[in-house]
Amino acid sequence: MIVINSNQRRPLLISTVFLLFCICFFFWPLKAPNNQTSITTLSHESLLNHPNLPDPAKPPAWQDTKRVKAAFVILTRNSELDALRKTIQQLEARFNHKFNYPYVFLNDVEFSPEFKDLTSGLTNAETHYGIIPKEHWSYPDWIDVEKADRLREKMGKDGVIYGDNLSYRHMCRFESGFFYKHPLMADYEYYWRVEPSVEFSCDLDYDPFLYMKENNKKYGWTISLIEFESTIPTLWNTVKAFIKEHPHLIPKNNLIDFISNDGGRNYNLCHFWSNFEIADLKFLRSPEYTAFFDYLDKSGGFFYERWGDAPVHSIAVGLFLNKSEVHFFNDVGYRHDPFMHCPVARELQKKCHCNAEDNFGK
Ligand SMILES: Nc1nc2c(ncn2[C@@H]2O[C@H](COP(=O)(O)OP(=O)(O)OP(=O)(O)O)[C@@H](O)[C@H]2O)c(=O)[nH]1
Ligand SMILES: *[C@@H]1O[C@H](CO)[C@@H](O)[C@H](O)[C@H]1NC(C)=O
Ligand SMILES: *[C@@H]1O[C@H](CO)[C@@H](O)[C@H](O)[C@H]1NC(C)=O
Ligand SMILES: [Mg+2]
Repeated sequence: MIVINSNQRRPLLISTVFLLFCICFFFWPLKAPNNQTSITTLSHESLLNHPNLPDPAKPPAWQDTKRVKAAFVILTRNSELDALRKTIQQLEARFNHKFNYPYVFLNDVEFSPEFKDLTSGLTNAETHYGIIPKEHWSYPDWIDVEKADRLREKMGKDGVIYGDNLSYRHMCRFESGFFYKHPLMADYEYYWRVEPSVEFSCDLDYDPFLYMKENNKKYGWTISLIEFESTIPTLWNTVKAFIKEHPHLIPKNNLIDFISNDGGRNYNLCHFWSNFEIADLKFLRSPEYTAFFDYLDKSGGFFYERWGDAPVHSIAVGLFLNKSEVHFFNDVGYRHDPFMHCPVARELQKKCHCNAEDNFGK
């Protein structure tokens, strides 16, 4: 999870763009070094038989009543109601009024009656409101709380982004290892993560959940970035220790080249921006992801450092999935400040109001 303070947005934008040019080669297939060819095609797609360019002679996809067991999942606070209404109304207009997938709202405190009223009113789909169990939003007993307080204060003083923020840490840990364990998520097979304030700018005329299921996709993304190293000083060493102890959990044909430029010695900081994700819950509920998250959690890095759910999910994708299981949702016009993904191909542009020139990482 990357974070931006409003007063830091400019320098962040500049440094991120610079670093992205340096490190996340896979956006530029032509310039990618040879050892990265296995992932350069991660963001490649053909417009031939593109799911968002269906045959006009056929009935629209939403008229097919087949639906996947899937939901939007939204961790949010009562105070973000207005920002979220704007987001939901766009999501409904661009996609969901046609498909009617349910919403699951999660919060560490009770949702207010006003929140429930003004969100459920925006959709014909089912809406579910859940409170997060205490043990998913608090210190586990192996954490030395004094040490956590001390290190948090120091990270704040050192200017690490959200360095001194405790609730942010609970949020990152929850998104890394718990949201999919919430009872309201139990019946679903796929999820689409949404946050207040994000914007959707392209009509999506097919069912991305069905697409994921029928094409054996486990993880879908729209924007990838590089992480602030100061938030994860020991993450990669912890990942390497995990690999050493659990070699049988790591498939040979994985995407390690997406997350490492030297065969796994170092993390290249690349990650999918996890404020948008469409993914298979079986992936997060798998024995290997469970072992991975538990191992990271036991090490204390969510509290002693400030590990984001974006690098955690992305490293898991790199370790456990192969190229064909990861999908680039190029057709989802998406903005989470300060970055936007906008499809540049003219045929896809026709369904959007975003400006292709503002696409991040074209
Ligand atoms: N209920 C609840 N939700 C939270 C809390 N902190 C963050 N969230 C939610 O967690 C998600 C991520 O938090 P954000 O503040 O957007 O973090 P971010 O995307 O890294 O940072 P921004 O660039 O500021 O958006 C959002 O959906 C928030 O609404 C919290 O303390 N309680
Ligand atoms: C902590 O982070 C959240 C975002 O998750 C932000 O809304 C809040 O203002 C931050 N709190 C402090 C004290 O910085
Ligand atoms: C990726 O893994 C799946 C199993 O989930 C397998 O069916 C598929 O053949 C693999 N694809 C490649 C390109 O290795
Ligand atoms: Mg956000």
